[in-house]
Amino acid sequence: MGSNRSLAGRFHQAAAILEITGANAFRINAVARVAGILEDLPADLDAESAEVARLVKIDGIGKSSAEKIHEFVTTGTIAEFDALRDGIPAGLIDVLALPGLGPKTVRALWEQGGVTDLASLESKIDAGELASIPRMGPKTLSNIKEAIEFSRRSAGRIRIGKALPLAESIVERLADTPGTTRIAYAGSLRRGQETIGDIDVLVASGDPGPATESLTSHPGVEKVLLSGRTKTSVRLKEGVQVDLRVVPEEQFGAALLYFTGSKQHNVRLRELAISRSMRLNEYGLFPDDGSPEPPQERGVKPVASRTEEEIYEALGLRLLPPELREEAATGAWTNVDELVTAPAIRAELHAHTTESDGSMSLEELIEQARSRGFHTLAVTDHSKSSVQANGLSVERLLAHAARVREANARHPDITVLAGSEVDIMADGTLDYEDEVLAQLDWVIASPHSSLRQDPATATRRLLKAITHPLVHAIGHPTGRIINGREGLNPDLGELCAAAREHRTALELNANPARLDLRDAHVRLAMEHEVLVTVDTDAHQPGDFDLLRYGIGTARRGGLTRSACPNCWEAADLMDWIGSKRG
Ligand code: DGT
Ligand code: CA
Ligand code: CA
Ligand code: ZN
Repeated sequence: MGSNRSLAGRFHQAAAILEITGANAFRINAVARVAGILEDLPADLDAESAEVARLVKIDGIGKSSAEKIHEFVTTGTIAEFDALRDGIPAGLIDVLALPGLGPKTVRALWEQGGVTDLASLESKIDAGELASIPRMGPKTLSNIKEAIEFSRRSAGRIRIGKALPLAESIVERLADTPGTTRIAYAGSLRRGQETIGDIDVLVASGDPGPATESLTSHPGVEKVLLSGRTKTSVRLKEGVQVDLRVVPEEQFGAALLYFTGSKQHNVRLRELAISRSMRLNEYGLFPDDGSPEPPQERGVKPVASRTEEEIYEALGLRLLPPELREEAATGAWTNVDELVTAPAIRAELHAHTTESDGSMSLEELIEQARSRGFHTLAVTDHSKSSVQANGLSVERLLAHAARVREANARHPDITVLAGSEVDIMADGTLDYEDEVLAQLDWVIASPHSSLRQDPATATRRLLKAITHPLVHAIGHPTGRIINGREGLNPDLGELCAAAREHRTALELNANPARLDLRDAHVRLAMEHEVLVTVDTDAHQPGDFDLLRYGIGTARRGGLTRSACPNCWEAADLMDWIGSKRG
């Protein structure tokens, strides 16, 4: 029943947004009624049962609703509802999702109280600014505050940087249980999404008992939510849910494919199976013998089910890396072999030392880069306006650069570049004079302050840095912090056009709190033939291990090794770097 429910959810949400924006009652009711009808349907809609001509025969579903349902089932979205959602502040959706808050209240909070998101709601309650709104008594307001706190603890998506280590520790523990022959995490985590709703773990075993028992007795488990024979759900103390499924080994590939998703990708694969007279589900890819009964329950032998590879192959496709299984893509990907990988990274071009706000001495930093086999390291401490980060005055910068060059001479096996992460000021000027920057080997320019600028100002600001002849790369271009701060919203297309022309790289900052550029931006950069550097922005020794998050995002964006200077041979890298120095 999964897809009907999410479809109904879209209609419910649309009805609520219509009410928030003050649409007429007739229209609101019509949309809400369709949501109710969808919830009551006996079976999930598929491409066939969601034909417009069939849907309009259902009482209460008109032509325009039928078209939306068809659109959702075939594409996974409803453009008109998306536009509706874009018409209100994005944060209001979170406010609406709070338990106990209906659209009428949200409308009053927005129109009369100026509330646009959870943060403004909370701060306005604290400041006593909402007490004058009708029906907002002290009890109601304190209930709302409680609901905000609850949603923050339990319902929020967590960053991949938190979810992946948790999943790995669970996988490691369960791998050791008797009977377990294969184990993997699946879902959004395997696809490398920047935030994770819940962690999906899949085990192949003839006996679900030991793996299940191992999970439910995990010391990090706060509550067992569901405990069935083959499916178990627990909530960890960190507030994350873990779903475990145990399947027979011969179905592992089909289950891994299904639970890796995305949903849209699964839909596309199922359609492809149908077009080849087969049926795909979480148990396998089966020949379509015309029977409506599930093939696995009738002992039908699958065409493929043991591995993902053989299922893709039987569908006439190459194995698609999980990072590319978003939307409906099925592998019109000619460059899969050329995608960046972690081992292909040969240089770290953004790293800090104790000279600004890092914890590593210059020697420690160099040792970290050498131990990873890098041929190049750029030392990029902060510039003078980053006062909170102990940014370097011109005098300190030049003395530091001299020490970096001495260190470079001491280490013939690695090239250590004297660089800077120079602040891009609000107006797009840089924090050091050109004459100072010209004395450095490598310059990253990054926005660190004034991150609430309007898009046009932000675009002008970043364009100025991109077109600056001494700048090699733009560090974390938007300055967003995942689950923390939206950051700048510049016109990426314009930035990419300029970046391509000036051969200035845009950075993909691998820190899981940033992942900036984000995946969609990387894809745009690839379309524009822009160079994208992937760097960890290391401040501590362990930060070099954050690279994998950047790699996940890079692959989701289709970044190839030839477009990523960190993957190049040393000589090619130095050619490009030198080209910015006349
Ligand atoms: P998340 O947990 O919100 O970060 O995102 P996912 O992608 O991990 O989603 P989740 O945990 O609800 O389900 C894991 C995978 O299982 C999902 O990516 C695809 C598959 N799946 C779950 N429900 C459905 C469904 O109703 N239809 C289809 N086609 N696939 C589903
Ligand atoms: Ca999940
Ligand atoms: Ca799940
Ligand atoms: Zn930095």
